[in-house]
Amino acid sequence: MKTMFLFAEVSTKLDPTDYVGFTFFVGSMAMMAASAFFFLSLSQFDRKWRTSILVSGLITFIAAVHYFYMRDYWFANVESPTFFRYVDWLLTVPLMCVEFYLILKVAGAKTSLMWKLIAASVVMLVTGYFGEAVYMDQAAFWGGVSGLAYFYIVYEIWLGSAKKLAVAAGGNILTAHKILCWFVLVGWAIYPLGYMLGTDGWYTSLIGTGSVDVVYNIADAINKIGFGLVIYALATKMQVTQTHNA
Ligand SMILES: *C/C=C(C)/C=C/C=C(C)/C=C/C1=C(C)CCCC1(C)C
Repeated sequence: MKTMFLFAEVSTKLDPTDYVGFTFFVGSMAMMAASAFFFLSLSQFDRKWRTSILVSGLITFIAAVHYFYMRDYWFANVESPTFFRYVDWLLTVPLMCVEFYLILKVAGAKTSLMWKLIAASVVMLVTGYFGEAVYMDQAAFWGGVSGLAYFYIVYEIWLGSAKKLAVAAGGNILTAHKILCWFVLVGWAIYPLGYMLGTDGWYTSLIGTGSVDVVYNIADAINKIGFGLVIYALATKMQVTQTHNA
């Protein structure tokens, strides 16, 4: 009886025109499904690639759990779950940096590359959080600092030492590295766009508040699941080449 009552209570809060809530709901299911896919595929890969696939699964799984929280938060408060959003990113974006390192390890990537990327991503996210949730009247300043850290990551993978390692590795790894670079340049660029749309007084009069979450939710689905699938495709290809060469 208690459960039925709870269901009734929750469902009265589901508004059919709540598109933001809808994207939170679909987002949580997509992240969950992607995690199941990555985790269940683990056994088909040899040890060398298993870590990369495991990390892909962890990224979508951590996101799935945060989406459950964010979805509830949105339905209860009709307000952006900025805190959960940034905790999610703070855990998953560094893991994406780990993925770059993992696939370049064959070419001799050092952990220092991984830590450089992780440090830049933490600066990017912490300063972004300041601008979005703490010092909202200085959104331009903190957004700018965050943007610099973002461009550093873009530089490092497109032109810096990560690029050199990818070229040295060549073949499928170079191809996968290039696709991941495009994810960071184009897919990640959606986030600062969302940030600008969400900052009070910039464009909120045009599109209203809350739409920032639609932008972030779509970007998360593209970046987290897409990124993982690129790694999955790479691992599959590498395994096929290995079997052929054996
Ligand atoms: C899975 C989550 C991902 C890939 C999140 C990525 C987030 C960003 C690239 C955020 C970048 C930002 C800026 C470059 C400036 C404005 C503030 C941020 C944090 C939205």
